Amino acid sequence: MFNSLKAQAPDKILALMGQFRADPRTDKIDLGVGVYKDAEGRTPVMRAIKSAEKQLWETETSKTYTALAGEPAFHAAMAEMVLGAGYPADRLSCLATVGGTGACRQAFELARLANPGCTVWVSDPTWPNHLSILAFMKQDTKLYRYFDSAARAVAFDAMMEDLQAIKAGDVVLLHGCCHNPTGANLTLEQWAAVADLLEAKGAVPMIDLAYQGFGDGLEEDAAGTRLIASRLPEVMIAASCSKNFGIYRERTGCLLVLSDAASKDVTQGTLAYLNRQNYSFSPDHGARLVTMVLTDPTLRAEWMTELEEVRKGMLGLREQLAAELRQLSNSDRFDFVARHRGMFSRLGASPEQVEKMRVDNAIYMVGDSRLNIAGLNAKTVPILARAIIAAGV
Ligand code: PLP
Ligand code: TYF
Repeated sequence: MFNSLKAQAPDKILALMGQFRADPRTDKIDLGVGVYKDAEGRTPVMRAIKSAEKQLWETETSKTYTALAGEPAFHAAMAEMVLGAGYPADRLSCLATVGGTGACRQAFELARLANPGCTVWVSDPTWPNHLSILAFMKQDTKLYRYFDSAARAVAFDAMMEDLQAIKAGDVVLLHGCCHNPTGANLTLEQWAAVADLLEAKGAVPMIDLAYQGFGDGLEEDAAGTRLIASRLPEVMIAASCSKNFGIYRERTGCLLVLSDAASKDVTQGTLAYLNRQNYSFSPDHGARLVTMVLTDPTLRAEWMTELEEVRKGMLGLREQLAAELRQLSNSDRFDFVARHRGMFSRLGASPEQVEKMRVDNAIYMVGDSRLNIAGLNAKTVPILARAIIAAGV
């Protein structure tokens, strides 16, 4: 039967990782996959995570199964990080998931169970895996305009115009912060306008929060999510711990669902059911480390310090790249690089220009000209800036 299988198109971002590895040039620069790298190009295990792992090794006495939906302590720690200390526990259901991707998948599954006829609305562009999973699920999906490619900024009027067509019970997927792939984000006023619209239409927001702490700060990056959560009766939040705790391969994430209090028990039960149908228990190791880091004041302080170093490092690189491009182009047309937040910016280069930078300069960025700021350092910023100008961007 397997000879009936058709080859699947590879994930373009993951395929680029392989292409980069195979390039023999020693001065190559990887601005592809969304993984944080320090100035030496390393993706370190964060100091607080190392300490927590040591403590865990010393104190853990069993690796028997945990709860199907994950540990309540992990739920509480994640709810507080994402929603703030005063989160409405009586309306909140939580599920430990296999990374942020697993949280997105389970959110789509939950929406489909609750409202089989719903449409999921996603930003154009969005993280390709959103579209890939939705297509695999045969989920009715529509795009809303999001990015003004000339201004490299949010096309807010177009977004709101497209979202006028949403129906009650539709799901609207929003990036909580650090939009992937564009780097362009909603202001708090714009979040409020989106909340008004979703409220008026009776649609359900689904917020993908994969980079909390990578934009303007841990609290600041949750502001849009918290505003939505305070305004809407039903909200889904897919939170990833891969980036902000640097535990990519541990596969740690959490789906938070706000419902009315009367539906909470059934919602919570349905979440556990979704884990059981797919893989029973989610990985526990990363979730346990995250719980320890968030709840132990010493570990938390250590983590916050490192997370701020990471965030400020990326902001510094943005400033440097924007300044370099201002000088080389004798214009302010690249200042958006400093205005964007998170790991990514969409440069606005054509596929041919992206290819030229790869061939001529061994600079690897995603084909839509998304670049990972963390792939740069003080020495490579001028090299990239010159390549961008030479490619005619
Ligand atoms: N959502 C977005 C927008 C992402 O960029 C990512 C990528 O890392 C994820 C979700 C999921 O991350 P993970 O499954 O590695 O936690
Ligand atoms: O967008 C990125 O680069 C990250 C990493 O299937 C990633 O989110 C990319 C593709 C994928 C899973 C993770």
